[in-house]
Amino acid sequence: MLFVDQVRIFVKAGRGGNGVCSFRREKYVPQGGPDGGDGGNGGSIVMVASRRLTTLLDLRYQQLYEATAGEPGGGSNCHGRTADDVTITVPIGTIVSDEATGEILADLTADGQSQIIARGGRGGRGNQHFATSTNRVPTRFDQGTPGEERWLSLELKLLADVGLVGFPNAGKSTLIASITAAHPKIADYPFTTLTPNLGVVAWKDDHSFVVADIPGLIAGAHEGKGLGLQFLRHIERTTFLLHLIDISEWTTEDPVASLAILRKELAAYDERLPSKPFAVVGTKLDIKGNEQHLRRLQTSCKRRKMPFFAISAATREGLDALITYVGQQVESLRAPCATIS
Ligand SMILES: Nc1nc2c(ncn2[C@@H]2O[C@H](COP(=O)(O)OP(=O)(O)OP(=O)(O)O)[C@@H](O)[C@H]2O)c(=O)[nH]1
Ligand SMILES: [Mg+2]
Repeated sequence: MLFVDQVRIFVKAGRGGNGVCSFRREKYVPQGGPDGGDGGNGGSIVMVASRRLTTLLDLRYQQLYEATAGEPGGGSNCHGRTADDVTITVPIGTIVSDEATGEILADLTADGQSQIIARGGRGGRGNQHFATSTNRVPTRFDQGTPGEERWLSLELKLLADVGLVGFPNAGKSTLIASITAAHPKIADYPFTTLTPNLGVVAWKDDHSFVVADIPGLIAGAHEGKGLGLQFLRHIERTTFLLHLIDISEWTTEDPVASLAILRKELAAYDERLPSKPFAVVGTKLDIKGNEQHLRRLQTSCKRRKMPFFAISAATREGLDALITYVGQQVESLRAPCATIS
């Protein structure tokens, strides 16, 4: 399925119904008073987050959302019908902003969370409200007010605790597949992963954290090379990063240089990203002939006081230590009330 994480849509809430001017007319009741009813309120546009959705794909196909107008009031003090709201369902992690002003209107982070993003107009008052002791035959009534309308820009940012960042083929998807129930595509060619995957790691009793596997980064990503930096938005909200570096003989890259390139690309995307807490993970430890790569990376990390782990997702070597470390880091970084179960 196509993964869409950015769309723009137009929303138009309904207009309020007009109030009316009417007078009571009944046999044997001369000079009946004003009885013009109020107009109903226009429908609003409401956005609601649902965990059943994982992409903004549906909204790409429907760009216009319009709620109906409230009905006008009637005679005999009849109130016009209030129009129904229109609900737009989006995945959890969707941020809605006003395209013209850039103002963030909603940041939907929980299942079922909802917010009105375009308010329907108010119904106008009928002439029944305008009778006074000196004016018993008011002809004044209010028009309904217009509903809000605007272009919105929607952006999906996955909500994960830990982001896996590495070159293509570093073993990111293999890691997420071996520590969570996620089933990403794994293959020995670059850019196997084209869209982000999420997985939940249960690590201690009922403690867990969410990991995001994103497409690989390459040198020059900030100039649009490879899949570019477009998927890095999904790690903006993570609290912890893991840099996966292939230390097997399969790679011709120098692991220390690879790490430097990764860090540089992160900084080029957003200067705040490199200040996130992180650990370096050497992958594919089971493949022979990797001692030199391993030692180089290990020494370099030690010197620069970067936490370092060596793992094999194939034999599960080093995975428990890595998971426990990351779990503890996430727990200590997380706000006390924001536990994910
Ligand atoms: N022997 C061995 N092979 C591994 C290990 N981890 C990953 N691989 C292999 O390395 C190749 C790339 O793995 P992926 O998990 O698809 O790499 P990726 O980082 O997700 O790559 P992209 O999605 O292209 O960015 C696959 O052929 C995996 O089987 C490991 O621990 N041991
Ligand atoms: Mg992958």
